[in-house]
Amino acid sequence: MNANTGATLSQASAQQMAWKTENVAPLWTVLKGLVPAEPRPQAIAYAWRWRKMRELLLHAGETISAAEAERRVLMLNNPGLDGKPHITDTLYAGLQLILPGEIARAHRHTQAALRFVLEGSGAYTAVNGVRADMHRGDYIVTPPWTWHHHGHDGSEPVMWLDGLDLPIVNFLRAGFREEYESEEFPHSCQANKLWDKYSGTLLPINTEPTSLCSPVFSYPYERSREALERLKKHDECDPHLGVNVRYAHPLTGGWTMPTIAASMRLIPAGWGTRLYRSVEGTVLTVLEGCPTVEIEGQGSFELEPNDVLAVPGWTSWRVQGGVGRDAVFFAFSDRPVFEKLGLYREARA
Ligand code: GTQ
Repeated sequence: MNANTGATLSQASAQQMAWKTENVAPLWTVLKGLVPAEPRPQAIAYAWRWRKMRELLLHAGETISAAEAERRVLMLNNPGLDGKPHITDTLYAGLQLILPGEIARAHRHTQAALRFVLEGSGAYTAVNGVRADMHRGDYIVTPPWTWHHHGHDGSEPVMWLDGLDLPIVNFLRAGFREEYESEEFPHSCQANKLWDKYSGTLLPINTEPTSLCSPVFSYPYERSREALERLKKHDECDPHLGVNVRYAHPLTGGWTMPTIAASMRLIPAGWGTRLYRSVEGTVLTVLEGCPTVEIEGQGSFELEPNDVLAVPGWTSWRVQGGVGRDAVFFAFSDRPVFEKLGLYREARA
């Protein structure tokens, strides 16, 4: 007899069997886990080192062609997530390689994608035929359901970081994909034409946004870098975020994609941010300098250019800017999803 409930053991197990048969379960045994006091990300903080990643990518380039692979990508799988191809609890990232003369054929899907170029030049991504030439540090947007292919007219391997909202779209069972009828979608214009048209604070009159994604598909590195330098000059250095610019949809002022936020940060040499956390999961990669990222409870990561770091949500972190040289890094996160659902929260120490 159980003193608390008055039930015998056999009554309790009969009850459990009935629950199982009828597909019900007692909330009271799991309530605190189901409705936690605060988020408990399953992803862990983890760094993928460029030195090793570059070697593995170039080796993949010898063993499979872009034509065979469709996309020659090494996915960055967070070690906390039991082999799932997610870099954080809600985002996907991969490193993609394209070799001179190759084409990664045109397709489209409802998942949104970004490219952040890490090494090489001469390659391009085409979005509905609008061609964005790739240079290190460029941020390129591939909106959902747009035809896109990658190509390469140059002479050296080109590698970039892919970021997709694949875990979110697949969780929502909203994933659709289609192959284009030929390898390439017909070329229409260069992406810098869209930059010229939409990038400034002086916009063509009567231009309404026609998409949740930015009409500017490619944000060249020189422009983001200049913006950081301008803000630094004007002391726009947030104690928790450093000098931080976000890539914006020029017609709405919002993020460049409905699910993914992208930004670039500068941490002055010899300076460090204070501890900060928010519910978003963040992926970052280093452009310049060698910042150290300290993640509360999970250690310190001394990063080098092109290393990729995953920072899970609701985990406090701070960045130290290295010696003698400002550190610059690119970051993306799932922040717009939280904002749209009224769930965004942050805490500053
Ligand atoms: O380049 O279209 O890393 O469709 C994963 C899925 C890249 C792409 C990825 C994709 C792509």
